[in-house]
Amino acid sequence: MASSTDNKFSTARKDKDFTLYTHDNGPNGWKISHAFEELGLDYESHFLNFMAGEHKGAGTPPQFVGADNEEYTKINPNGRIPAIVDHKRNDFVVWESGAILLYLVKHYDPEYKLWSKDEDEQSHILEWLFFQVSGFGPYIGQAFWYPSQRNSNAESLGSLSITRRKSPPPSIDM
Ligand SMILES: N[C@@H](CCC(=O)N[C@@H](CS)C(=O)NCC(=O)O)C(=O)O
Repeated sequence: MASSTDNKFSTARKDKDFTLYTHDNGPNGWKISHAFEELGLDYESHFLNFMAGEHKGAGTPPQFVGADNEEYTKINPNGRIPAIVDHKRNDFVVWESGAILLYLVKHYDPEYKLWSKDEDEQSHILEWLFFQVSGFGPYIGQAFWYPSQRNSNAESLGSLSITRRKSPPPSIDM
């Protein structure tokens, strides 16, 4: 019989020091894997199946077939990856990639591999972090998401799914 620790959504300690909830394509999860690797931390990844709606709770958009996973939305109420569980600190849960990165450097970067002692340099690190999480990341996400929705005036261009108009733009008389 399966125990609660066999359940991938149980935050109880498993074999590793950290659990990472992630996705095989979602870049926000890979940011956290990179940080774990750079800091030499011991973690286990659970790759969620977005198409099965494993990451969404009730009220999810209908394209996520069968979605009603309150187990994951108890971990991340925003129903997205990444989220981590820190089993070394009483199964403490953190979600949002920027918050996770700051949490990891605060507790697990004594050699300042990703963070800095210098306060001016800390500001520069935060500039790039905020730029990535508030601007670059969401725009790239939208460039994938909107073309993936049905749009009769859009066609997919290669793996990036960038769309272009099927008809030329109207000419403007000057
Ligand atoms: N602001 C969030 C964004 C997280 C995010 O958009 N994750 C994507 C994968 S990279 C996701 O879970 N997408 C599924 C969905 O939105 O339903 C963060 O930085 O953690």
